[in-house]
Amino acid sequence: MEQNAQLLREMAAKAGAETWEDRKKNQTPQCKFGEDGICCRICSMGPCRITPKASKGICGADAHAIAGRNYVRFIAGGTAAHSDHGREIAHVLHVSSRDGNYIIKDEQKLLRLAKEWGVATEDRDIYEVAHEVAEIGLMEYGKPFGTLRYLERATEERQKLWEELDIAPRAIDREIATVMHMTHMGCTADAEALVMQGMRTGLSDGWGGSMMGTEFSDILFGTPTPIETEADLGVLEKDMVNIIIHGHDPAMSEMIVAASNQSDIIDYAKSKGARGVNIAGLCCTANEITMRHGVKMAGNFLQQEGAILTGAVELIVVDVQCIFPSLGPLTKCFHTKFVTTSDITRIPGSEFIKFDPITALDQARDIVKMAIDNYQNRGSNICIPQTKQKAVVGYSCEAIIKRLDTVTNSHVDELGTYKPLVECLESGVLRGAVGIVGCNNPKVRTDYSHIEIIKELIANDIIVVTTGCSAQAAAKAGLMQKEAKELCGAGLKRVCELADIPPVLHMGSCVDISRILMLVTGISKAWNVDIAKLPIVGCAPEWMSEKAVSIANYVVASGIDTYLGIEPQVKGSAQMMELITEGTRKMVGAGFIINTDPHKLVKSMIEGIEAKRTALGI
Ligand code: SF4
Ligand code: MSK
Repeated sequence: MEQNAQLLREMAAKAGAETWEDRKKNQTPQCKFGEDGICCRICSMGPCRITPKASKGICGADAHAIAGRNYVRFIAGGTAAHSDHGREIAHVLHVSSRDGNYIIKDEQKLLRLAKEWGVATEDRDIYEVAHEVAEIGLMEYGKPFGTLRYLERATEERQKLWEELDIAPRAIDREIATVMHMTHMGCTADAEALVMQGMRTGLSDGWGGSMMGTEFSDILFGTPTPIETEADLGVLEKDMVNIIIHGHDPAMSEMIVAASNQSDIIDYAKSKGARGVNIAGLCCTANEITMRHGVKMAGNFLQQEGAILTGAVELIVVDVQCIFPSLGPLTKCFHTKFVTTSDITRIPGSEFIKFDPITALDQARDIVKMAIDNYQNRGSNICIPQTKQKAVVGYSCEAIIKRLDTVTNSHVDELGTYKPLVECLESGVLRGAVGIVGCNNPKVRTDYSHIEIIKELIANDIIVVTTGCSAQAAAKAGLMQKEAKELCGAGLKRVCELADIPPVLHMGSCVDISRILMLVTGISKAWNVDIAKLPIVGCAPEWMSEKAVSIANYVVASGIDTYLGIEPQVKGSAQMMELITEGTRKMVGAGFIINTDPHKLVKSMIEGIEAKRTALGI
């Protein structure tokens, strides 16, 4: 890893390119007021900062109000991003058609959702059903009355608790607007009220927009099943046209993959002297596409510049979120073309081709051809690190429970049952389960915390499910190979052998944390134990984005303790620190446990899981 980073640093120096490592140095030391969350820029009487001499802003807002408002605005940003992703996919579903670019790949999932939402299905064309389901989904963003439909999937205890606490989310956009209104100058200054609204907003992401993103993507592009792939920069090919897909929304990249497999496109690439077209992904677009097609993963968040620095990428095409603006100037140092496709992510130095779901395949063909035409412009100085690892990915909820059913040979119905998983946990064959998610962050050594924590967990018979950039860190470290069972304790090793799974299961992209919610909910219902009491926790060791804070809030509000390796920016308020670690525990039975040392963090995680087992008497 470090060797590759050094090679790429040398490439950057030769090309005169700047990287995030250079900019990180220039940003050090970072602003303490920002880090502690006690700088307020909400009105133009400010900015106001809390200091030993000034305990209040000009309006009288104290550190708790300021840190709380900043924190909840972070959540609103994350919820907006995830949920808008879900909305975009709903629009694609709404224009799906039998002879169009987007067809229905998982009819059964669509029919189940139609039934759940009271949409008539008998004697109706499947596309008519799809359009009605999509419209109902879109209404979830702005409906004037009631709470979100997906909440009814939660356990009865959780639904009741959310009602009692008045944090059951209403329309998704309304929760985001409520945050912006509450935090406007002269509105809420009470930290606890802000934390409560933070949970409600987060819930509208996890049990709203993200869940819709996952479900509608499965309906359109297929529900993932286990599939083999490879991960790390070594997946780039020296003698092929390399195209990187990056971002989160799979709609355009599905078409890029389809276009790259068309025979005339392959012939065109060969006519230009290449062996073919190689698609590789970054961040969550990679996760979406690898889960359904086995497309290789070039890497995660902090590898996006590294991919370009290889000098071997003809074109990078991006959709939304987690895309460095630095890709504009960086691609100019090489022959790489940079294409943006969404109004949401406009970046100087890129060529903008606005995604259109009706003509997306033609657009994708044009983009792939642009990359092929650019192959001849590749310089002689290329450096593709030779590191890559095999991985098995594609563990949707459905795939996991079907596989685990085989462990106890219990009856397998059409969708499988959670019983075997419960039995493994109850008997102690598996001590617990952890969902490890989230980003990379230059504040810590890239991927180190993800990998160290995962290794320690599986050695202690704790099964790991992952999404996002954490999943890619695990894949690059070889932890998603079935052979990784050798790193496990005896119980988990046995489960891996019987179910023929790796000990670390790739569940998808950031929005797919909604899959983890459904998995834990299924276990809770089958076991008849509230989620907060289960030996199951969440962890985001290297998180960085607003989306991560939104996720952490819906995970906690759903009753799952969440272990963070990066401190939330509220340290300047003792009340906020207390609220997010202990306060929420009194309300929803879970909270944050924060430690920047990954070894101490995983130790406390294992202790937390064992304490829950003891409390359950198992
Ligand atoms: Fe300062 Fe209050 Fe305005 Fe914030 S809202 S900038 S604390 S005066
Ligand atoms: S891509 S949000 S860096 S996980 Fe989902 Fe990775 Fe974090 Fe983006």
